[in-house]
Parts: sequence; C-alpha cells; structure tokens
Amino acid sequence: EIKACLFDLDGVIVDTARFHYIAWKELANDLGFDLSEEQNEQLKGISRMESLEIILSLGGITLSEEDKLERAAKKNVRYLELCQQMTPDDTLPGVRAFLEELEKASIGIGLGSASKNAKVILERIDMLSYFETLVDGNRVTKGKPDPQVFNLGAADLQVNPADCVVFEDAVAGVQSAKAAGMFAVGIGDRAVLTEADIVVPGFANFGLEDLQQQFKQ
Ligand code: B16
Ligand code: MG
Repeated sequence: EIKACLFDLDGVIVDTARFHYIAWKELANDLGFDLSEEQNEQLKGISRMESLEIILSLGGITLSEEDKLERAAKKNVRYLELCQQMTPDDTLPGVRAFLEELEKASIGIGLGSASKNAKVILERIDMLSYFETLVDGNRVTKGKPDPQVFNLGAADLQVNPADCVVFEDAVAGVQSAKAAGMFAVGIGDRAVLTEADIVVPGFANFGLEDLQQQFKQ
C-alpha cells in the first residue's frame, strides 16, 4: 500500500538542469575548456563537489582544494542568480495537481534531493508547503546512488520503505531508490532509466490512479 511519495527536485518538480548547465559551462570556460550538454547529463543527481570533480577530470585539470571550493562557491552564486528568473509557472506540468491528489488521499509527501538549494527553489516556485519533510544536500552525508537520502525521508514520514514510491529523473537517483527497497518511478526515458520499476515522461498524463494500478512490491 502506498503510504508516502518521495520526490527528487531537479528534473522532477522543476527544470533547473539548464541553469546548472549554464553555470558549470562558465566555470569550465574560465578554465579554458568547454562542457557539452551530453557531459552535463552525467551530473544529474550528483552533488556539487562531486560534479566539480567530474568536470575537472573531463578538462584534465587539477586544482588545489582551496581553488575548488572557491570555484564551486562562485558557480553556486551564478546558479542562484539564474534561478531568480523562475516563477511558480516553471513547476513542471502536472506536478502540482499530482501533489494535491496525494494530499487528498493522505499520502505522505517528502523531498529527496542532492541539492543544498532545495528549500530556496521550492519557495521560489511556491511549492514548499506541500512537503512534510525535506531531505536535501545539507542533510545527507552519502550521495545518490547510496539509499541514505530516501531512507531518511521514509524515517521522517514514519513509513516502511516498501510503502514508499520515489520519483527520479537520474540514473543514480533510481539506483538509490531501489537500494532503499522502494518502488521507483523514472521520469524521462525508459532506455536511460533501465532500473526503474516504471518510467513515465512526466506528470502531465499521470495521476494517483495510474500509480496505484502499477504499484507492486
Ligand atoms: P546544489 P536533485 C541535484 O539535484 C542536481 O540534479 C545536480 O545536478 C546538482 O549538482 C545537485 O543537485 C547539487 O545541487 O549545487 O544546488 O547543491 O536532482 O538531486 O534534486
Ligand atoms: Mg534530479
């Protein structure tokens, strides 16, 4: 029985990946190389500092710890500046209606994101009030694909992992959900999210009834 739904943020609730990409690309350009959109795909669901490590290895560059922290901080300032453009209309199609269905059915709602900016972003798009708990990059010590982020969410909502559904757009996030023993709904492409229990393109044509029908443990 579904007792709680745990949502990833970037790529599930709102499309912030394009802003992460612009800010990471500028960081790479400052260091003298370029970052392709395809390379940016590898960074989905991955923490800020781990993303930086991946980008530096793509560029074949080594930096001091101090320089890394400085550049990551600068990237975040730029990212937040870009996020200022967002309004509640940027919430991905169907998400709000889906969360309202969950509320009516008394199903718990939690966030499971790698982002340290999760709260600011949810406030910006006026979605914070739906969430009973936020597990974000400020709380987790082991990033996705480790199950910690979703385990903490289930514990906060006092539900068993087997009664939880996770919505994720990243391969690492789906792996994290499966490692936590939860039902994983991939948001995106079946060919990419191979480990998800089901994959849907988004919430536009997907409601609670559809989920209940497909839910198995
Ligand atoms: P921040 P999610 C992840 O969020 C993003 O997908 C990933 O690209 C980003 O690097 C990470 O958050 C950390 O974000 O720099 O804001 O702390 O998909 O897990 O909601
Ligand atoms: Mg994501």
